Amino acid sequence: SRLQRSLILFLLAFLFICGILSYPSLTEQWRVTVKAVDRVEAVQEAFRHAWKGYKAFAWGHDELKPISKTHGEWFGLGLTLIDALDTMWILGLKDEFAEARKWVETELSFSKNVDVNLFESTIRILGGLLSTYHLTGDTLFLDKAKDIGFRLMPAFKTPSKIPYSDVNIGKGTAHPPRWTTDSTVAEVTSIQLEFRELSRLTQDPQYQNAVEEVTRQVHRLEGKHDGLVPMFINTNSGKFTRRGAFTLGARADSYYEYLLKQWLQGGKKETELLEDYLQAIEGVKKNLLRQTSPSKLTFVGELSNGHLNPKMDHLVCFLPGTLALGAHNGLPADHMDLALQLMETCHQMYAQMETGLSPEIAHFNLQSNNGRDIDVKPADRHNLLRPETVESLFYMYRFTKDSKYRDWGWDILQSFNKYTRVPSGGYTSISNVRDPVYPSPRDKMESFFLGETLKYLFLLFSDDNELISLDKYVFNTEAHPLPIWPSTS
Ligand code: DMJ
Repeated sequence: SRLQRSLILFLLAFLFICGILSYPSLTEQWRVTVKAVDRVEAVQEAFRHAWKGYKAFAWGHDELKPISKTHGEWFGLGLTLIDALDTMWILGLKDEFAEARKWVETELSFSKNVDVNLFESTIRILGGLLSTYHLTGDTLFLDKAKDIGFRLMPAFKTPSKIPYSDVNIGKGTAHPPRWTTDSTVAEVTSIQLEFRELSRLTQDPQYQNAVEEVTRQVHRLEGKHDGLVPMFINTNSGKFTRRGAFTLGARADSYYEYLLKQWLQGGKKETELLEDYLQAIEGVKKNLLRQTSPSKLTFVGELSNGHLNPKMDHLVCFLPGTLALGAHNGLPADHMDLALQLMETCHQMYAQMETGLSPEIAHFNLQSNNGRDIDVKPADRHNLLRPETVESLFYMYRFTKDSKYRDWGWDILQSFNKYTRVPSGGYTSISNVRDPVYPSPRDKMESFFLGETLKYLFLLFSDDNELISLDKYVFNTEAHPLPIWPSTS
């Protein structure tokens, strides 16, 4: 009847309105649930999920290809497994660690006819083994570190003593890339923490001597611009080449990081390192810093023959953390001011994307119009699961205890889970951070996701300040903690 129909309609309308009214409380409830989740456990869970994929489809190989359920090889040395060793130890994943240790003991051999990149194998393999040795006291890792360290030494046999980029660890020969005799400046200046530590542990000075010769030469080299270094250095002449381009991003980034960290590693005695670092930060302030329109986000641009290009690699997001570490160690307070500003910008590089994940490169708006602060070119829209922003969030939280840094890191972890997690195990790089419907998975889990990204997230959320105290350890550029030398060393 008409009356019955009206009653049903009334009832439906009533239920609909009740649904709308209860929505905010549902949202609220959801928020409370998320807050209650133990963030530290969420990182352990993410690690286990990544490890599950690696174990199932890539065990003992360099990288997991989680979509095609297979592996990729770079050096053929179990790169992900070695990079992840100290992360497992720090996260307290004892069973996973034990399995990986067994592989290192029984399967890992460096006596192989393979070309490896000196920098990448130093920061990931040598750094990973040294740090795992320090955390565990297990000499298996020290023995392996000595083996790979010794096998990398032929790289330094060049006319200038500036090392070649590639070494054959089986044959003991080294060479530059096929197309040039140049090496990358960041690469030759970001192997020092590891080789210096190897010398200290072995009492064999050859490692330290080789890398400090590079530091000495770069220190006095012509072609810097207010302490900023070009991106290439020639292995024959020992001079900077392709001068005129200055960036804190790819090919130069960790040069700056290692100036500060070597100074810390050595107990703040090597004043030339400190001088170069301080000069470089002044150079950044004078030449590369700009603010966006309309929101006045501070960023570090790139200089190309005197012209400022308003773009910044995600790689540059290591800088807030490094600046904060310097300020914590007595360097000027305005370094911390800059760190706070750059941290906000790196956060915005995630928050303003539709997936909540940063692109590889951001372009910034300098025009005083009402455009967006951040623009991303189609070719730069990928995210490789890189660590630099969560690395800096970790430093910023340790030094300020401002909980917003934890919240920002939590948002990033959730975005990784939402857009890069592969159900059968593992996480994947994606090609388009602007497309939440189909972010275009790339089918690759980089070893630094386990070596760095998840480790820094765990340390960010952990309340244990003594877990890798920043007054006792320096992290190498692949997040492997190495001890600050005791003053008697
Ligand atoms: C890592 O291998 C290191 O952090 C390096 O310093 C830069 N590139 C990757 C991570 O982005």
